[in-house]
Parts: sequence; C-alpha cells; structure tokens
Amino acid sequence: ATTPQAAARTGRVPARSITVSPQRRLVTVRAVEAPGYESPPLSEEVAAKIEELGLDFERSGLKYLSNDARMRAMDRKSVKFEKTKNEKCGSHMWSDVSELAQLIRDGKTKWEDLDLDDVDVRLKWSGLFHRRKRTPGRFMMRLKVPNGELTAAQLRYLGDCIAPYGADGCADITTRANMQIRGVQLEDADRIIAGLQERGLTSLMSGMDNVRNITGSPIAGIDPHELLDTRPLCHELNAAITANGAGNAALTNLPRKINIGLSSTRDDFAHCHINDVGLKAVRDPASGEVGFNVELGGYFSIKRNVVSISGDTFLTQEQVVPYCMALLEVFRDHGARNDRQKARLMWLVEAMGVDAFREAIEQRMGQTLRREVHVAYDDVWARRDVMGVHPQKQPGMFWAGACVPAGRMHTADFYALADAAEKYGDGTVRLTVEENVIVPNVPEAKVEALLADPFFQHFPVNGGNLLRGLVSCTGAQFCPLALIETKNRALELVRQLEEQLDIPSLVRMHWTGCPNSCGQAQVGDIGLMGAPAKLDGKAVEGVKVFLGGKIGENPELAKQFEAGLPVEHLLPRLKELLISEFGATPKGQAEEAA
Ligand code: SRM
Ligand code: SF4
Repeated sequence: ATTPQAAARTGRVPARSITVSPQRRLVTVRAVEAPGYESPPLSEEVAAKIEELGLDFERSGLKYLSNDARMRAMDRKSVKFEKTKNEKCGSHMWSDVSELAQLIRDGKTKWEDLDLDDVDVRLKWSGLFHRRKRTPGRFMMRLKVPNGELTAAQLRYLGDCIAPYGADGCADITTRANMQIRGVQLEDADRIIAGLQERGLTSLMSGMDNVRNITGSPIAGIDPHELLDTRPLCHELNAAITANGAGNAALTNLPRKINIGLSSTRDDFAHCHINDVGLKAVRDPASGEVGFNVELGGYFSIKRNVVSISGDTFLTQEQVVPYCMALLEVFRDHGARNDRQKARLMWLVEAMGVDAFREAIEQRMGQTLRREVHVAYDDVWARRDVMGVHPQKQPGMFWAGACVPAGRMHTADFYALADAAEKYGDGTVRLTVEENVIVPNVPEAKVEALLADPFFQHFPVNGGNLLRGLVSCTGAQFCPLALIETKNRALELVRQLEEQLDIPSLVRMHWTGCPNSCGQAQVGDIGLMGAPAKLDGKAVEGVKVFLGGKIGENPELAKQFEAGLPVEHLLPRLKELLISEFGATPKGQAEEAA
C-alpha cells in the first residue's frame, strides 16, 4: 500500500493509506462499539454481494445495517452517497480527522491532495463541511447543542475557536437552535473537536445521514406554562444517539438526515410540525400524567414540503429515549436508499402505514405503546414571543430574549455574551430556532442594568418588529447550494423597512437561499426563497414569495404568493405587503394625518 507521504507526492492520498496510530484505533473502537448494538450476521447473499463489489466490510457503512438494508445500500441503482458510505463509513472520519490534521500540520500533505470524498463528503460525519465553492480550504463546523443550551465557558471556547481565523472566522446560530463555526482549517479541526468534547459538546454526527440537533423549548425550566422541562430529555437523547458525543457507528448510517424536536407547551417552540419526529407534551386527561403525543414525517426539501402526521402514539417520559432509539433503527433498516428525494422518514411511514410503523418500533422496544391521547382545549393559544423581558416561573426571576441579527456572531460577541450571561444571569444562555439568544435567570434587580448594557443595544432585547422576527439561512456567502445572498441582504432590507414604516406588531420574515428551505420559508408570515428571476430579459437573483405561515398550536405552511421576483424589486414589494397584509403605515403618516 502507498504511504501517505508517497501518495501526497503523487496526488491524492487514498483514504485507505492513512496510518493507523494507536490513538486512532482507540477512538475508532470506542466509536464503533457503541453500547448495546451488535452487527447483524452476514447472510450468504450479502456476503457474496460484498465480495462481488470488492468492498471492505469492516470499513464500510454496511456493518450495522440489517441484511435487507445492506442489499438496498449496495443496489446498483443506489445513489452515489450510498456508494461513498459503502467504500468507507463516515464514522471513520471521527478518528481519521486527527490523522489528516496531523499530516497537514507535519507538512506531509495539503487538504488539496486528500481524497475528495473524504474532504467534501465524509468529513461531514465529523461536522466538518468543506466550503470548497465559496471559501476553498475553509470548513464550517456544525455542532450539536441539545435544547440550544450553552454555558459561558462553552461560549468563550467558541469565540477562541474562530479568533485565529480573523475575518474568515465567524459563527451562526442555526434554525435548529444550534451553532456553526466558520473559517476552520483542517489542520486545527481535531484539536477543536477535542476541546468541544472536553467541554461537553461535540460536532460528530451533525451532518449527512445523521440525526440533527435535538430541539426543545428555549425557555425550558423557566417557563410558567410548561408541562415539563425538555432539557434533560434532549440531553439524554443526544447522549444516547451520539454515544456521549464520541460517535455511535450503529446509528450513523441512516438513509437520510432526521430531525427530532420536543415541545413542552402549546406554543410548540420546537416546530414539531416540520420535524421528522415531533414529540408534543400533553397531560393525559384520564391519568393526569404528562407525556408526549408523537407526530411523524414533517420535512422540507426541493421536491416535497409536508407537515407531520399523527404517529398515534403516546409516550411516557421514560419511553422517549428508547422509543427514539428504536425508531432510528427501524428507519435505518427499512428506509429507502435508492432515491434521496424519497428517503426521509415520511416516505417510510407512508409506505408502512402508521400502525405497522408503531408496531415495528414496539417490537424493537419489547413493549406495547399507548395510543395518542386526545386533549381538547376550550381556548385559543397564541404562540408567545420569547424576545424581550419576561417573568419566569421562579418568583423574582426574568429571562431576556435578545435578537442576534440573522444569527451571525463574531469572536467578540461570544466573549461579550458569556460575560453578560454571568453578569446578569446564571452563566448560561439558550439559542432559539429563530436564531436568537435568551439569557435566563436574571434577578429582577438586574433587569434595568441589563437593558442599559451596551451589549444589549448590539443584540437588542426590544428589537424592532421585523428584526425580532427575522430568520435567515446561510445563503451565498458560504453555502454552495445558494441561489441568492441572504443574511446581509435580509438585514439591510429590515433596516430600510423599519426606517420607512411603522410596523404595529411582530412580522416573522424567513429567508432561505434555495428550495431546500433551511431558513424555513414556509414557516414565516412572509417567506422569501432564492429562485431564478429575469430583469430586462437577463437572468438575475430572484425570490419566490410565500405568505401566511402559521406556527404554534394549529400550524399551517405558508403558500406561494409570487415567483420570479427580482431581488431589486424586493424593497417596494415588501413595503406593499407589510402595508396591505400586516397593518404597516409609512413613517410620519400618522402625525401628518393628525
Ligand atoms: Fe439545511 C443542506 C444549512 C436547517 C433542509 N443545510 C444544508 C447544507 C449542509 C448544504 C451544504 O452542503 O452546504 C447547508 C450548509 C450551509 C452552511 O454553510 O451553513 C445547510 N440547514 C442549514 C442551516 C445552517 C441553516 C441556518 O442558517 O440555520 C441549518 C442548520 C441546522 C442544524 O443546526 O443542524 C439548516 N436544513 C435546515 C432545515 C430547518 C430545520 O431543520 O428545521 C431544513 C428543512 C427542514 C428539513 O430538513 O426537513 C433543512 N438542508 C436541508 C436540505 C433538504 C433536505 C431534504 O430532505 O431534501 C438540505 C440538502 C440535503 O440534505 O440534501 C440541506
Ligand atoms: Fe444553503 Fe439552500 Fe440551505 Fe440556504 S436553504 S443554507 S442556500 S442549502
């Protein structure tokens, strides 16, 4: 076999040639031998197929799949991603990343010379997304922040991580109440990951065909209206799925990504309706017990956007982790692998039927599950706005929800936020799926000082009615799939619109750079999705406009209102819409009329 050094001289380093250091072996063993799982024995048919294709079973992603799933993953018609996983499971990157970083640090290779599939695809299993198209050689690192909860020490560490990258280093709060840091170079990645793990965080299993960040209520534990605190369950679930952040090979080769969210009130802060698995807390009227009704299959994609359907299951709090683990195994072993547009959970639930799907999970759990409980409310619950200052369930304590414009943060912001969390609160913060931040546990006596603190002018607690509701995906600045620039454009438009209009109440504007809808255009009061457009016969950046998204108790997806709108025409169109649909008035008009 070629040595990495020789391969580096001749071109790409075949992934296979990476030296196996004792350290790598240790990490790989810990990651692969995830607790409680055994690799199903190979059937003769599968063994023959593996041989025919010349695959290395131990290295492949086939190890923990059922024999059926193995056959589907090796199907000739199967998609490129499955082939890439069959050649080498992404889980190997949990340790290979140290090897690669060391080789680059030692000057033995450069990222440009490494295996393309490792750099651009498999590193996503370690949370490293190469931004080849926009910033070659720089990676976005996606973390996992269960329930969006971070400590001051973790915030400072994130600031430290991006500080060395100067203008290339920044970070984003994501639409899954998560954090992504940017500008990362591969030679630093293993040390950053080790630092994350020392601080109880991880980036492993955050991309590709893995479970995404588990979302809960951003005001868990402090909310006067909550039925339960979602934090312990989000943390337990994340720990079980990721084997405490070390990586869990048994659950890492799923057919596709999968989103799990937990809601503790009728506000549904986690947007259960657009999660593959939505767990909605309810109190069983018969027993008084608080558990979760399960919703299944909500998702957005280029081809299909669908709200979840009832999973006709009620879970006790103790059943949440075993249920999700069993569900993931069912998804792993039965989900489609030959068409990535038909691989999300909804397709499997529809193919099996809700009852058979529940039974398959029951079989793995070894217990029968209760059916969904029906809870009738005789009032209408308006989803609360968590921005601003609000009393907690703990008497004399408040939370402060602060807008982080478009979710973008820089080194200094991390340090200042950590300081503010310690100075006014208990040294923790919560991220929201609206890409904002909450400082909990502020004693009443400190609220005034918090509001006057210059930091909270920068991240305003009482932001304008558009800024407070602004959500934006990454867009063309970094994302290779983007059709338009989003964050900076969105912020500039919000500035102009708030300057020119009086907007009487919160308007949730969601920007998304392409139809994948990471910015959840269909969730907004106004949704803007990057799309082709023409101006004077020439192709220009454009958007589709969506209107009428409803969130909370009776959610509805926004409907497409207009397509092919050139971004140049956005300001006047948004003004018209804010005036006609949201009661906005041009600034100064009210006084003039008086
Ligand atoms: Fe997303 C792919 C960013 C939430 C649907 N998403 C991507 C990639 C990885 C594309 C790429 O290869 O670069 C984007 C990385 C850009 C970058 O540099 O940041 C990306 N997605 C994001 C984030 C950062 C948007 C944001 O600004 O907040 C969000 C990260 C969440 C997290 O912390 O894990 C993000 N993505 C979402 C959501 C919203 C949600 O989860 O509620 C969706 C729609 C909901 C869903 O998944 O059902 C979403 N992203 C997609 C899809 C379409 C999935 C599909 O089934 O087809 C893709 C493309 C894909 O997976 O093939 C995608
Ligand atoms: Fe990128 Fe499109 Fe997702 Fe925006 S919606 S982050 S442009 S993939």
